[in-house]
Amino acid sequence: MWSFQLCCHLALFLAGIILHICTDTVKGLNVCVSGSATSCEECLLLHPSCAWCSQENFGRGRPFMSQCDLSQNLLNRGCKARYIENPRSTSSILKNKPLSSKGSLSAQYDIIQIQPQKISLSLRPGHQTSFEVQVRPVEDYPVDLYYLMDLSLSMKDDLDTIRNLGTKLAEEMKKLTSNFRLGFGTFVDKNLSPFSYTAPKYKENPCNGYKPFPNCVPSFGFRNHLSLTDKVDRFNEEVQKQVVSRNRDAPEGGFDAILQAAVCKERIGWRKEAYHLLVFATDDVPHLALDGKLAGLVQPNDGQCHLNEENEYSASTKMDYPSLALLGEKLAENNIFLIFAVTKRHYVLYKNFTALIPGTTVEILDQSSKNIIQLIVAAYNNIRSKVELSVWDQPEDLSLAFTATCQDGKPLSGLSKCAELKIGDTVSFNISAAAHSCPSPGTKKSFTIKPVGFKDSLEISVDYQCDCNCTRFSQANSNHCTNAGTYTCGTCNCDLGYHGTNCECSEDEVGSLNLAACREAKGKQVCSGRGECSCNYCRCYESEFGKIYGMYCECDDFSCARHKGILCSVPSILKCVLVRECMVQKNPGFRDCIECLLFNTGKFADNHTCQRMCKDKIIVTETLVCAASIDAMTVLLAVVGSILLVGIVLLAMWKLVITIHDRREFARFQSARSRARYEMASNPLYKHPISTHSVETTFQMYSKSYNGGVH
Ligand SMILES: *[C@@H]1O[C@H](CO)[C@@H](O)[C@H](O)[C@H]1NC(C)=O
Ligand SMILES: *[C@@H]1O[C@H](CO)[C@@H](O)[C@H](O)[C@H]1NC(C)=O
Ligand SMILES: *[C@@H]1O[C@H](CO)[C@@H](O)[C@H](O)[C@H]1NC(C)=O
Ligand SMILES: *[C@@H]1O[C@H](CO)[C@@H](O)[C@H](O)[C@H]1NC(C)=O
Ligand SMILES: [Ca+2]
Repeated sequence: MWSFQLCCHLALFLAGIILHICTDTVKGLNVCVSGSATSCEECLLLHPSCAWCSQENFGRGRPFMSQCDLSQNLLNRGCKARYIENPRSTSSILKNKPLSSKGSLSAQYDIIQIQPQKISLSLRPGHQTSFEVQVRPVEDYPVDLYYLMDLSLSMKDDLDTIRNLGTKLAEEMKKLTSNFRLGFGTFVDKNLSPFSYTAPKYKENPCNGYKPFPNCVPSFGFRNHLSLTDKVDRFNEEVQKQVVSRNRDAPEGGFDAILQAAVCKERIGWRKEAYHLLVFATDDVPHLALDGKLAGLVQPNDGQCHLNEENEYSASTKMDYPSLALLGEKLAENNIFLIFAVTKRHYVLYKNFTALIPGTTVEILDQSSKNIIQLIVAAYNNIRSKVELSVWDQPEDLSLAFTATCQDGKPLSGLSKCAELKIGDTVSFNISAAAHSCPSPGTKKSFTIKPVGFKDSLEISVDYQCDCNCTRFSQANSNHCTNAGTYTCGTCNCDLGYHGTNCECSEDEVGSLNLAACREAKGKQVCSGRGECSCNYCRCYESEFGKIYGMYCECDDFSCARHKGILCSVPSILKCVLVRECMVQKNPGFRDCIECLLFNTGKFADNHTCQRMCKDKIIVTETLVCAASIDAMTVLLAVVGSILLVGIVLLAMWKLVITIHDRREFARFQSARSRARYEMASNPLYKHPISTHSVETTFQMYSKSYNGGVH
């Protein structure tokens, strides 16, 4: 009977612990409170949902109550709404001109393809805001097309094919735009060994002695023959004049030429209000950055325009080839769509380049450029049917998420582009922005969002909501802070040498002595490491698990489990709670002290005199004997006893089972043995030593045939 009762207690005890854990995790405090922020700014940084109450005296009682909490909790705890600091991220539109629908017909400089044009974001770190951007590629937008051609020897037949390209291309492009300009440039390679022939006999004519084609021009980096013009016949004239060149290695210096064509915007004549198409026709692979080292060119490409009076790339033999990254950057900066028109053999390589350089496409060029017009028209249509947003100068601590809504009206999250558009379709992008950190106060940043290849862009300026409004009303030497500190956002920042909630203690008075007043004993942590020593008493922190209290924050209501108010744990933790029960019963005169000291309730707590009134009395409480409650030893013995008992019962059961099992086994063994004895006579392993075989004696001697076969 005794053990049965203990068992029940034990079960209840365990259930209690489990219940305790469950309810506590549900009730757990939020990140704002447990973050123990000491200023409004710190609080705002903890989490976007945290708010700060700057109301005077809010949360300055005992125990320590956080001024940083979810704004709903602050309201519930009595903070007035106007004292709650909780900035939100916002976006506001500063410039919002409507989209244009037609390009060439409207006034030249007012074509708008993105809306809005200017936005300002005000971001609270961690809290995101969103804005919408609409893009509509206008109909009949002007087009600038620059034809950049490889003039190495293998392109001789191509040169013949494009002699009348200008006229034909203009005819085709007229169907697409009423405003078309064409330009023309060529390239070979750097005129340096080992890329080109530099021996004296090749100086004037690198084809010297080359039977199939004995006359050609020396190689060169890049030449601009015809800046962009609407007089397309001039294109034909320039092409007629060209003579191919010859150089030594297979890769050509085309990327030098692309870079120059992109960055020399005045010389090439790119218009601001036009699509910029750069057609790059070649039949070989390009040289890339660092190849120049073969010829001793150690200076990296500077990405600047170096066209001289003769319209020739003058730094060709001074600088290395450009890198893909530089090329991509310069093309994007100048809104240039690059179209690689390359032979089938090198299609894959250039296809790979398009993945690395945004805004480029690749098309297969016939052996002698016969399909060049279809190719250009196809590439142009391909470009026109796409809208892709690119972000420029994105601040590092800012993250952007895009959701595209293309022509079918379905939002596609994570996508910043739309394809297969028809002219005049409008697409919209929902962009959410969130900051991750607070830069130094007053920092403003800005960045740009731009559809690839468009001159239109959206400018976005960003400022940060990291400050609290209440900080502006800080008072130095405030009388809220005993004239010894700055009163800011409802708290006191004490001057050097002062502390306490209201800076009411000065260093001289306090010294090490008063810190000692916050220690339970010498060598122990101040306020048991669970509170802060303010003047000469502990303000205990709030904990996620429950209440921390006591003179030195040494007590709590979660370190031990209870059943019906009876503690079930080791004596040192029993102390606090047992004391409460006993004191109230036996010594009602101390009730107020007990209430205020341990639980911060009652009248002394209300007028903050607890510390003074009850200073000596707590010592008495610790020596009191608790007769009413169960002795800790009994609980311990009960627990140990029941554990032992359960162990013994289990052991006994085990023993019983084993014994029964053994008996059965033994019986089986016995019966098997007796059976074995009985069957010994026919042991299957036993073989009688004598065996008898009978031989057929009447075999026929002559039935054996001659060749040994048996019939
Ligand atoms: C801070 O003050 C500004 C103007 O003084 C006001 O617009 C803004 O709403 C205030 N912010 C908060 C969080 O109270
Ligand atoms: C953008 O998308 C978010 C959800 O991802 C939505 O809350 C917000 O209202 C949208 N903004 C606009 C301007 O459509
Ligand atoms: C192109 O890229 C693919 C995949 O990355 C690679 O397997 C292939 O070798 C590349 N081709 C060339 C010619 O670089
Ligand atoms: C605080 O309140 C208690 C009980 O009402 C009273 O006895 C005590 O004098 C008060 N102390 C002060 C400083 O007002
Ligand atoms: Ca070459």
